[in-house]
Amino acid sequence: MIGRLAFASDPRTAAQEACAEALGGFDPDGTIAILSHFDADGLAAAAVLARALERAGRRHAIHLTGKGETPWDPDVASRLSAGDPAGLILLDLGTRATPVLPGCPTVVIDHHVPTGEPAGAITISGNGLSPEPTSALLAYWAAGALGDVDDLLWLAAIGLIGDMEEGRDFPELAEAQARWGKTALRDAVSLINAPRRTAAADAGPALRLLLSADGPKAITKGVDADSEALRAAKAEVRAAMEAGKRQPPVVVGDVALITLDTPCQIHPLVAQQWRGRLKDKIVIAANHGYRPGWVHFAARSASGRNLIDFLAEHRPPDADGRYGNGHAQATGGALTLADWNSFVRGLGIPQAQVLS
Ligand SMILES: [Mn+2]
Repeated sequence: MIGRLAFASDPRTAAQEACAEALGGFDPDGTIAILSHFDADGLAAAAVLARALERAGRRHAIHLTGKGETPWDPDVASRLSAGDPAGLILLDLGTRATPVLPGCPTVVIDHHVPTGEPAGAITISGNGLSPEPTSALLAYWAAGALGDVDDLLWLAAIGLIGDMEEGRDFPELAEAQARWGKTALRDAVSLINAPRRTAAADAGPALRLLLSADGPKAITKGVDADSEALRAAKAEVRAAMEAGKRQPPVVVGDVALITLDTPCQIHPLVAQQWRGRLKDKIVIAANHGYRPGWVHFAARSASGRNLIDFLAEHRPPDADGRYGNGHAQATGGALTLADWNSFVRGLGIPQAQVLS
């Protein structure tokens, strides 16, 4: 287990103390770089911390990982370094031993299964806690180190609902639903998650709304350009899903494989849909149209099988850090065509090989 929350008697206080300690190690006059995942949980986590830093008079710049990117890619490191950050906050991006910006004081806020302890960083991980807080709720707890963030509680709820696991019955969620409306929060999450699934994958409009809105209704009822962009994105993704839903699975042994060819990131949604219908199978939805030269895939199972272990057993020799991270019941990865083809041959599904 990584970080101190799992051992703390009160994870809320522990997260706040860890954040205070991390911020104390950043030059107060420097710019803090925030790098977050572009799903609702990551974006909401970034918005909570950015808004709390803003109020506390601390300079910050938000960066997002783009389509197919991980924080450990050289391109991401150079974008971050260009701003000469005094500190780095990593949100909802996984927890690995490798530093993202070596030498830069770093705090990791995350809830995925860690693959290592980042040396020299302060890690605020929800992994191992029950129920498991998502990154936005952890960020909300951590942001308490900067002042009163009570009015930003709805952003924590956006992240909790966005990651949509059962049993996340936090008092914060119930309170946010009572104050801002259950339906408004759910509808806002669906809109916020849409742009990153489109072919362009630009989460900018979603982030801007989370940085400025006073609640979910400002997003669901918004008539500004950013709100309209979210609705257009939702329509684009819905059309891609209509086609994706019609793809039949190929079932071989324990595995049900659905192959997709779309620039939209719908493979996790398709896998999630089939998971409920093929309860004893490992469902893999694979998309070779998402990014040229790569197959991106999502793996889900309702069988209780540990999918991170399953993927580790079938790991192609050249797979990198994009493969097999996440959660035991919700994982996936990205493989080059050659690695994908070796992966499906190993599963006994050679007909799923993708020719370049
Ligand atoms: Mn998350």
